[in-house]
Amino acid sequence: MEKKIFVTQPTLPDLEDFIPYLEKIWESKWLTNNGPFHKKFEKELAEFLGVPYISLFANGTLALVTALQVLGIKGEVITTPYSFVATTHSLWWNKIKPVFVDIEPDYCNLDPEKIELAITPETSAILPVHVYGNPCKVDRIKQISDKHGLKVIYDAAHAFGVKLNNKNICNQGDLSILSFHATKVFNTMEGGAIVCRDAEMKKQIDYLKNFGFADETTVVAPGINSKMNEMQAALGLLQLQAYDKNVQIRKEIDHEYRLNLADIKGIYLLNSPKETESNYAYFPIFVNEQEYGKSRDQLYEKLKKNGIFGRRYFFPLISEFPMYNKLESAKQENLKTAFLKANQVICLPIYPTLELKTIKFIANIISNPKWK
Ligand code: T4K
Repeated sequence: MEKKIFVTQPTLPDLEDFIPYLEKIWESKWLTNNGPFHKKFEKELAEFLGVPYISLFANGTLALVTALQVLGIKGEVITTPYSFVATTHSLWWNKIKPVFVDIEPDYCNLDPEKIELAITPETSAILPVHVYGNPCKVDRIKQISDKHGLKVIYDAAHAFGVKLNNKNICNQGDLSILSFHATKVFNTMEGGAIVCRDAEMKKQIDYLKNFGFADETTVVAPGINSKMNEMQAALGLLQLQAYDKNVQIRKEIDHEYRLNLADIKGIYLLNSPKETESNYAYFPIFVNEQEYGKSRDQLYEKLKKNGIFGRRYFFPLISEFPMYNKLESAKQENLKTAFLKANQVICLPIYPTLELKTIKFIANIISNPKWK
């Protein structure tokens, strides 16, 4: 490849379409703090996703940190090691102890059958992740959380627009968080949100993201500043218009990869659970070294030499990082599936402007592992 191909490339509207939005911001001098674009985006986004209430955030990480605070989560939280590090860091920032539980092999999400074993008197919540946008086993997680009186916060950073049984996945759990980072299916450059079920909860979340201010002179909690600004919100409004088309193109790319990578010995693809309407956010492949004849890292390097910069999401596991690896739950024998997947995965490039010839070029490298 002459030019480098990265795991993703942000989708942006035509610059000329964004200029009128910028002109309005410049005219009004209203830049942040729940301005007109913020209000409009929040309303349109809730409608678009089919969720009751949304609070916009500067990014997904601050949304996670705030979600834990608004529910008053303390003690221990059960979570997955197979995610981006922000998931567990949000616990750290709240002085909560993460308890890592293994993932299931089909979709790489937290394995509900292992959750109950990890519950202690200190456990207050479960923090699962819809990894790669694939829905967790939400019914089973609800059964367990109801039985033990635990809160559930879904990290839905990868799952913008994903539906399960025709319902947006963010309707599950007590709260869900989204990320609109540049690398996500839907981006506002940086950005995020908390989805919640009732107006009172939204009010509390909105206080927390604005220093705890309830009005000009009343501070009800030690909140933080994690507000989305007007430029991000304006971009979000414009991005919503293109979302369906972009997902359709991603679907075609996903299909093309599947055609070209079918039946390669030792290369495994990820499917979605039944009844899922996917957003085709990622295209992970899993390399079985014995069957394939080359290791995951050999393939990863080979792709790089050819200008294809896939990513090993999520390697290393969060539980391997120094601030977490001394925890009892971080031991490899507890997390066998997560370790296996983390050592096999490569996420291949997927984004709407990825060309068909590039997909074929990538598939060609993968299907001929005879290189030295
Ligand atoms: N929970 C989960 C499960 C998450 O995956 C994430 C974030 C969060 C929570 C936290 O949400 P945020 O606070 O980020 O809203 C990226 C993203 O930075 C991160 O948002 C994302 N997950 C994670 C999975 O991926 P990196 O370190 O891999 O990004 P980076 O900069 O290496 O970008 C990857 C490739 O994308 C680059 O090689 C080129 C391309 N790229 C990237 C950027 C930023 C562009 O073409 N343009 C760009 O502006 O973490």
